[in-house]
Amino acid sequence: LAITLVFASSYGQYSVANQLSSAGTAKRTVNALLVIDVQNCFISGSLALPHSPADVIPIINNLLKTIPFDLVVYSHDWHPSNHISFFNNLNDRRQYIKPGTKVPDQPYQVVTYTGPKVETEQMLWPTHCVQNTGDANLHASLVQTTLKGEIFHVRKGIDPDLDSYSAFYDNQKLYKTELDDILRQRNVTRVFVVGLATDYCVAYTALDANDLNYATYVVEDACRGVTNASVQAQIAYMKRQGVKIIHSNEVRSLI
Ligand code: VGL
Ligand code: ZN
Repeated sequence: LAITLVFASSYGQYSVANQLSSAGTAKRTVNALLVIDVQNCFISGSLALPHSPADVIPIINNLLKTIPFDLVVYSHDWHPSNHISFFNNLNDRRQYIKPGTKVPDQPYQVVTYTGPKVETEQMLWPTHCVQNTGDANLHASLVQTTLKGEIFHVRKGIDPDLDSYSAFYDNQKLYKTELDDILRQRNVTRVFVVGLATDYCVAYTALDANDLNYATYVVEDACRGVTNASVQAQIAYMKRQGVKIIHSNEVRSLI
C-alpha cells in the first residue's frame, strides 16, 4: 500500500510538471477578439438594427482599450450591388426561383433559389453594405487599435452568388475565408465574438469557431440582433453547442 501511494504521488507531480512546461509552449492560451460587422449599414444605415446597435461600440472600445488580446480581427459584410441577398435583385434572378415556391413581395422573406451555384434558401435583405460605399465603412467611433496584438480585416459576402453570415465560410460552406488560416498560423486557441448581428453574423461566426475547435465566447452585451425571437433561439442553440455566453465584465478575469 505504501509503495502504491508513493508511486501515485510522484506520478501526480510528474503530470503537474508536464502541464506547466507545456503551458509555456503549445498549450498556452492565445486570445483573439472577433469584431463582427460593426459597420454603418447595421447601425444607422441601410439595415439599421433595432435596440440601439450603437450602444455596443463603447463596450467593444472598452475591451480594445483594456484587454491585451493577442489578435483582433474586424469582419466586413462587403457585397457587390448584384448580390444574391438583396431583395432588389429578385427580379434579375427570377430564372433561379424554384418553381412552386413562394415568391417574396418584400424584404425579410425567404426565397428558394435553384442557382446559379447551388440551391439555397436565401433571406432577402434590403440592399446593404455595398462595397466601397460609406454604408459599408466601419463605424467612425469604433476603436481600431489594440493594446498589444496584431490587427486583421476579413471581408465576406463578396461573391455575387453566395451569402456569408459567418466570417469563416459562406452560408453553403463551399469556400473558406482567410480567417481560420490567420488564427491557426498564430496559434489562437480562444476567440471572443462581439458585434452585429447576434442572430446572424455573430451566431454563424461563433458556431463555426466552435466547430473549428476554438474555445468560443460570445460577449452578449457587446452584440445586437435583428429580432428578439431569433436572438433567443440562436443564443440557446449556441449554448447547446458549447459556445459560452458571457458579459463584457467577465472577459478580463478570463485572460
Ligand atoms: C448580416 C444580414 C445580412 C449580419 C449581414 O452582419 O449579421 N445580417 N448581412
Ligand atoms: Zn449581408
